[in-house]
Amino acid sequence: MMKLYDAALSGNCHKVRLLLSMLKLEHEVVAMSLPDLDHKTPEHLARNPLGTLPVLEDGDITIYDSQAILVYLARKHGGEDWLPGDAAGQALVQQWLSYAVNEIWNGPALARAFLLFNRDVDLARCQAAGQSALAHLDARLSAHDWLALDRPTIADIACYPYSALAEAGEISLAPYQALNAWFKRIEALPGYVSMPGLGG
Ligand SMILES: N[C@@H](CCC(=O)N[C@@H](CS)C(=O)NCC(=O)O)C(=O)O
Repeated sequence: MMKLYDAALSGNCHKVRLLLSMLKLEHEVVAMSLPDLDHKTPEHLARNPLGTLPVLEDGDITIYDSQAILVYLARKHGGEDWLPGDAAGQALVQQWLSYAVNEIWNGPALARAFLLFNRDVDLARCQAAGQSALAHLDARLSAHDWLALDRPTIADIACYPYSALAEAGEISLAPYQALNAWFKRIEALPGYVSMPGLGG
């Protein structure tokens, strides 16, 4: 059975929990404690030399980075639904996977990590980056229901947790109507699961 090495308060882990649930994939969750540094043990560093979560094990393959795990699960189990195979569709999804790791991580995700987990970052800078990351999502979603295509894809899954958790980084979501409406659409998808701080 697939094994997900997971931390309950991690938005990156939540992306994987969401897709596993939406695809109804049987798996075992291995709960890890970030404060206890479970992710820095020799056993975990052997799985992922970067010492981060999430990590997915499936038979003899081990994958780290939440976006990479989403690609793997979508390709292996989701047909064309969550990640299309054509060049344009795949690139449009990838554009937002990259956005999740750059703009969203360096904005709302790190502002939250500063306030919740004492992460050593410049809060004001992350909050400013967060505002512009959320404004860009809101602009895109003002004219489209979903980020990459005309249906939900792993682009939406990857961008959702840390943008919806932005207020934990003291970044107000109130100005972003289209973004808030998209949160509700995601939270209404079959198989959606919540985590502390998220709706649904
Ligand atoms: N790009 C990676 C980032 C993984 C990451 O930084 N995960 C955090 C938890 S959300 C972590 O393990 N932090 C512990 C550390 O960096 O030592 C992903 O999307 O999975």
